Amino acid sequence: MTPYEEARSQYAHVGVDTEAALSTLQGVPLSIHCWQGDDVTGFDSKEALSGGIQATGNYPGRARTPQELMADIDKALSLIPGKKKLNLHASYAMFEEGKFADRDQIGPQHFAQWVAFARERGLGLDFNPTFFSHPMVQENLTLSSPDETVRRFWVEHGKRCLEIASYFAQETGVPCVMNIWIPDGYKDIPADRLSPRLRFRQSLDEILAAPYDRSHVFVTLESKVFGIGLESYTVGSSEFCLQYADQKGIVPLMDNGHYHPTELVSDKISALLAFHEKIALHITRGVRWDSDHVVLFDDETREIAKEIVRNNALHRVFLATDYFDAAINRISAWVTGARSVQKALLFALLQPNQMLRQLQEENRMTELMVWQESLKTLPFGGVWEEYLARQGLAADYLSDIMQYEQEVLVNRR
Ligand code: RNT
Ligand code: ZN
Repeated sequence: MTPYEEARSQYAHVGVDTEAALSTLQGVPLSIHCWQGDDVTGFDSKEALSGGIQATGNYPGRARTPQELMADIDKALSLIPGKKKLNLHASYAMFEEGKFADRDQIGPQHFAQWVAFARERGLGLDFNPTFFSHPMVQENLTLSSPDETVRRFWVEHGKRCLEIASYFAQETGVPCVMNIWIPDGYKDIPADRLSPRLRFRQSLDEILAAPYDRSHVFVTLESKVFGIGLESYTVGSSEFCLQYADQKGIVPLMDNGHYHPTELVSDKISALLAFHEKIALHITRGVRWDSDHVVLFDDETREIAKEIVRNNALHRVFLATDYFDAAINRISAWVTGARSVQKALLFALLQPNQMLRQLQEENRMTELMVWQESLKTLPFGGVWEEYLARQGLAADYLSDIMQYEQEVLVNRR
């Protein structure tokens, strides 16, 4: 028996069909963030990364041009199994020589090369307006700024991005998720917490006033608890964003780095599924703060996956990775994080979920605990490797990445 056959029979023993799990996983799209490749730098500004987020480390090989970033994305995608989308930020606009357009001026033409890239590879595209790393972020404020010039600039940016998102959906034939996240907040105690939130609300209303096709563009709103240098107050808090998304019928987005360290997004998913047809996730790993470490196959990632799978919500949750580690090989960061999400989904698909639910309903909690523990050590690796093998991939991707590092990345000095 091969390791997979052995695993298949052990899982069958607990009533789990590994073939069904493998084929379901194959169809789950994962949106891969482009910004791991260049430490969230983008191509449109010389500004340092701002907005209270930080990429730390200086491992050699950061992509410095669109060509380098595209080559690196290709390398990463070649090692990530399953169905993928590419998640872009507005700051990755590409300009012809001498034809720079500021964020309130960008349009579909500045993303034509990304669309060509996606189409050649059969990828869907997701999008994010970039409300950071720009001189018009003034006093750490964008859409909530009391300065009407600043606020208008960013509203215009949002509108332009909605147009670009529609263009992505149209050109790729795949719906586009457009996520709004603003860094706005205060380092120290504000005197007025309401006015900025009312202005943010007004700005969002203005951005979303233009008609767009809601079956092709899904606008999501991402909340946050705090940013570096913005510790005392965050305009787009969890409550604000959930209320807004609910009232306007847009999609709430939870980033699991955006809560207090003892709060768990795995516990919040069902609460949102009870009220929203669609929800969205940024999957990351916060270490002590929203540090955006590479996602691992850890307890919380598995628990998040279980919440999606066992509630039959794979088609209701937009899954995206969001982290940036500049201290290790960036291709490896991409592949390790994406594979971890997929592993977690496979692990969730390999649970006898109906049987476990039944134990809970019958209040057989002793048995539930023992079952959940013993399921952890079933031969999961055999099924995962089979998933990879069927797509021509090996479990070991390190040698491949190290070769790319030697041949390509080390030359970027
Ligand atoms: C920041 C948010 C946001 C960004 C990206 C680059 O805390 O998580 O999603 O990481 O937009
Ligand atoms: Zn995020």
